[in-house]
Amino acid sequence: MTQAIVEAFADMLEEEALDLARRSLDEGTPPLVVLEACRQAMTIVGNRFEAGEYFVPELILAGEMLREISAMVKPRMADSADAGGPKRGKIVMGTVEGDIHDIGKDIVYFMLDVNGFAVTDLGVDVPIETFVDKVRELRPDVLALSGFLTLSYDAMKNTIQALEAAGLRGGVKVMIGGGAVDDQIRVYSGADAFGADAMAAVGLAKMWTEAS
Ligand code: B12
Repeated sequence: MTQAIVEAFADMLEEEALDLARRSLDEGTPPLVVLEACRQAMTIVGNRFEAGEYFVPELILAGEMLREISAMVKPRMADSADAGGPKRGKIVMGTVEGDIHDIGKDIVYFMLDVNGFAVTDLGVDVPIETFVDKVRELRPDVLALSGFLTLSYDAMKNTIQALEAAGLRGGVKVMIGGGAVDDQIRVYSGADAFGADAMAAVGLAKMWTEAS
């Protein structure tokens, strides 16, 4: 049934995709498997957008479907933040200045949240000063920066430099990700790590908070 979710989602059949997701969860399909189907569908949607088959309305609908299925999946994750257990650690995140892409960031947020982290999402196009102010105020263990544009690499670098200038860099681990971000961008920006997907983000956050 998960392949059917991928197809319905990618073909913009909203009701069918939501119904299939609900039924497969009810039948015991692991929540992460359903989420992985959404990720595969998002990749297809992205490719169709690039090929000129889909336009902005399809991307917006895809984002909505993802949010709705995430809302179904979340209560079924055993380690959910909704379970009210102690938090593993504090994370501040956002899409960097000049960039409004948030589908990937929202998946990362969701995965960190259901894995028990206290996550503060600052949204998109987050000014450098806002990141600095929030790190000063909340003293998170991790700052997670998302960006999908080439322009975002400088925004990431400038954000990290501003943390340094504010004397806050030593107290927070910084991870970056999104789109074409890779290890070269980690070196360029001065981040501690880059993660290719939401599971990598969870792995890094766990490693850093368990070590401290
Ligand atoms: C959807 C989309 C849009 C939507 C965004 C909707 C939204 N709410 O996010 C809309 C239509 C609004 C849009 C606008 C633009 N876009 Co756009 N967009 C895309 C598209 C098709 C998909 C991106 C996406 O959401 N993928 C789905 C997610 C799930 O992807 P993912 O990478 O697998 O996500 C994982 C990882 O990235 C990782 N991750 C993400 N964040 C983080 C953070 C951390 C810390 C970690 C560890 C991991 C991590 O985890 C995620 C989940 O596993 C891409 C092309 C593509 N195929 O990637 C172009 C693309 C990113 N866009 C592009 C461009 C140019 C633009 C515009 C400038 C277009 C324009 N001329 O107006 C504007 C940008 C405006 C702005 N200021 O930001 C270019 C960027 C090129 C570049 N190198 O700069 C791309 C690559 C398309 C292209 N080939 O030209 N876009």
